[in-house]
Amino acid sequence: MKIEGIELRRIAMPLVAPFRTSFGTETARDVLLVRAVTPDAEGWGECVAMDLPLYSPEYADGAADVLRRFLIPALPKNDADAYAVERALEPFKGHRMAKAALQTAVLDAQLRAAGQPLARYLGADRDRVPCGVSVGIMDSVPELLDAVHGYLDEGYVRIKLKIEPGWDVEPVRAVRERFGDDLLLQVDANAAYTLVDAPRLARLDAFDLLLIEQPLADDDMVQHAELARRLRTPICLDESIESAAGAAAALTIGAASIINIKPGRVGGYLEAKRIHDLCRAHGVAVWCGGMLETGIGRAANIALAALPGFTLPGDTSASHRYFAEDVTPPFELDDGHLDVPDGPGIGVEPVQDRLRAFTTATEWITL
Ligand code: NPG
Repeated sequence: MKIEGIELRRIAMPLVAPFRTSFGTETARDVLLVRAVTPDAEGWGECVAMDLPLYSPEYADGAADVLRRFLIPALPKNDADAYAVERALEPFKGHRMAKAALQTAVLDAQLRAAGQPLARYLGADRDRVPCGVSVGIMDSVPELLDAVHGYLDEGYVRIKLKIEPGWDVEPVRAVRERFGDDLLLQVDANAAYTLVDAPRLARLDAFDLLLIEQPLADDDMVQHAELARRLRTPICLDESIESAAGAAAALTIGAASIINIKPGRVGGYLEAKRIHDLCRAHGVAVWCGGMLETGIGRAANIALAALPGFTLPGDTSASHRYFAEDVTPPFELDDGHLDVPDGPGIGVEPVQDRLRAFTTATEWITL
C-alpha cells in the first residue's frame, strides 16, 4: 500500500459534564485526529494524548509536533501496512500515543482496502461487549450516589469510581451500601498514593472490589508488588504498563494481577494485542480502558474489547456518557452492551458536517 499523505486535524469537543480525576478536571476534549490517505482507501486514527501532560508525559501539541517532525517523514514510502509502520517508528523513543494514532490510521486504511473489520483482524470472537462506566470525583457523596444510580439505570454493568486521598473509603462504602454486594465495583487512583498509604488502601478490602487500578506512581513497579502483598484487593496497572515487555515484568514480580489495556498508552493495536495474548496465556484478566475517545477511537477500542481475553467489562461507555454530539454516529447501549462495528476497518466514518463544525485546525503532509 502506498501512503500519499497524512492529515493532522484538531477538533474541540465539549464534555457533557466536567470529569474529575486525581490529576485534574476535564471540561472539553481537544483531540488530534490522523487521517491516512492511500489510492484505495483512507483511514482514521485518534490520538488519546490530552491537552496537558498530567496523565502521561504526552500532550496533544507535542504529539502533533513529533508526528510532523519525525514520525510521518519516517513512514515507509511503499508497501506500507501496520507492521511496517510499527517497525519504521521503532527507533524513536516513547511517544506511544502519537505512534498509535498514526499506526491506527494506516491500519484502518489497509483494512478498508481489504474489506476486513478490525475486530476480525485482531481475532475477536464476540459481536457485542459488556460496558462499564468511569465515575469522576464529586463534591459530595449524595451527588456521587445520584450519578451512579443514573448510570445503573442506563444499564452499565460495572462501576469504576475515581479515588484520591480524602475521597476513597467513604464514597466506596456509600456506593457498596446503597447498591448492594452484587454490583461489580472497582476503583482507580491514577497514581495518587504512595506505599505509606497501604493501611488506608487495605481498608478498601472490606468492600469486595474487582480491583484497585494504579494506586502508586507510574514507575513504582517494585512498590506495587509490595503493596499487592499487603492488600486482598487485586492490583490492576494502567499508567505503569507501556508495552508487552513491561506487562511481562509486572506479572513476573507480582506488581499486578490484572491489566488495563489502552492501545494509545502502549503504542497501538498491535502491541495491545500482544499484551492481551501474553495475559491470556498466563490466565491473567485484561479489560479495555478509555481516554474520553470520540466515536473514532471508541470504535477501535470496542473491536479490541471483543477479543476472548477481555474477561472484565471495559471503560467502553456509550458516546453520550461524554459527548452530546459525537463526530461519528453515536455508540448506544443495548442492555449494558455495545455492538462491535462490523464494517471494514474501524467500521465507522466521521459525519462530515459535524467533523467540520468541531474542527479547529487542519494540516496536510504529502509523503
Ligand atoms: O471512559 O473514556 C472513558 C474514560 C475512562 O476513567 C477513564 N479514563 O485514568 O483511565 C483513566 C481515565 C482517563 C481519562 C485517563 C482521561 C486519561 C485521560
